[in-house]
Amino acid sequence: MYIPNYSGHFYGNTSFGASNTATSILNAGRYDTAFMYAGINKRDRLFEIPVGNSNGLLFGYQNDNIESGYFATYN
Ligand SMILES: [Ca+2]
Repeated sequence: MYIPNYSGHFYGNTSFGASNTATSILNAGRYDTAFMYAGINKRDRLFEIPVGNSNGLLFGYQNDNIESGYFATYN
């Protein structure tokens, strides 16, 4: 799974856009580490998050800055 541009994506069952708005994250996948980026198309990596892990409060440069994301399979 990869999302090269969060623009046009919305949080589940809302009309709230996903680009540059995340303040927390959960990797609910089954196998792969996920990589989050500040820009579209994997530009400017912010952090990685192993499967099953979460961060309830992104801070600083990570907060409200994610624009693309990839699981390790596609990284
Ligand atoms: Ca950004």
